[in-house]
Amino acid sequence: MPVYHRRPRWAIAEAQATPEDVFLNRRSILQGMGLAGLALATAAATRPARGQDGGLYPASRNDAYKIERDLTPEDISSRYNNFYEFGSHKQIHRAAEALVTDPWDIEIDGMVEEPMTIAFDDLEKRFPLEERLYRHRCVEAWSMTVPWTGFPLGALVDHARPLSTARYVRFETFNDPAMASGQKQVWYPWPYVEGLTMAEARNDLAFMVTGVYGKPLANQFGAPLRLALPWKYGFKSIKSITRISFTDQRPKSFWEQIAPNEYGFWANVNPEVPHPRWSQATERVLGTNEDVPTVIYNGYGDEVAALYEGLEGESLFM
Ligand SMILES: Nc1nc2c(c(=O)[nH]1)N[C@H]1C(S)=C(S)[C@@H](COP(=O)(O)O)O[C@H]1N2
Ligand SMILES: [Mo]
Repeated sequence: MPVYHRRPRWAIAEAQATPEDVFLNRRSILQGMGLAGLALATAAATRPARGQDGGLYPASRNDAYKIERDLTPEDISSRYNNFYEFGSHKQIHRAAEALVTDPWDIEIDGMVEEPMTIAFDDLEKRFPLEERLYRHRCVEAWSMTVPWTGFPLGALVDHARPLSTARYVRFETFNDPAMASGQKQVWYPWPYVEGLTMAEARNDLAFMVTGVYGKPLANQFGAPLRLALPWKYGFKSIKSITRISFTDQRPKSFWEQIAPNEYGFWANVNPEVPHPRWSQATERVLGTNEDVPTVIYNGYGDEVAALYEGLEGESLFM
């Protein structure tokens, strides 16, 4: 099989990156469409993925997570997504309409006192929802700032009652090629998998996301349930989670399986550690296209740096 099929989109040289060009042109296209077009585009972006949300959205904002950066406009962030299950380019929002999120069950298994299956609807009501403004830094050197709605992953970990011998949490996305056209690309190691240490999972910043922009998650953002890990490169923030397993084995993530020399387990943001094929020193801000300096741990060092004390021998930044 051709090597380029095994490469992520960002493996392609900057000059050939057509989705990028599409993105850069999008704003002028929208302007050309006029107000009616804009309204339509926004309506599609904001269409709640699920039927009733029981008045859970918008949730009240937790002001501990305010940041100075401007929020990325929804019509930008909902039209520029990485979700390889629906295609290995950024314009997957239409294809992602095929994602069926109702009903949606999440399996919790592995090293737990008792395995369980939770319906998403029950999960969403069990934990108090709050809104947090988070930075998001993709390994491809673009970034956005979004208002996620959800609850701390730590609350779900407690609910799952892991055994004291569990060392990692492993997350898995659905695998359904009939629904998700990208999963017909059999050279990818589906399903998408990600992992955290127990300490990372219990860190207060690790957030289980059920909504964004004050509404239930639109499909392209990873409905109905995804992670947000703002101090790590974006690929760690797995979408459309169907299974959460506790284990004593370090999970091998989707991208680590594809290119272990480029994508590792830790993937903490660090401007001083370049990707093997490009610099991570700056990032392009979605919406303004301004290049700004990237910050260690994406600006969350006070909250997370202690997690990595004593692990200096590991590849913490890839
Ligand atoms: N299941 C799944 N989760 C995923 C991805 C994916 O392709 N599939 N892409 C990751 C990457 S590389 C990034 S940058 C973010 C993008 O999230 P966004 O589209 O909401 O901006 O999702 C992450 N989670
Ligand atoms: Mo990413």
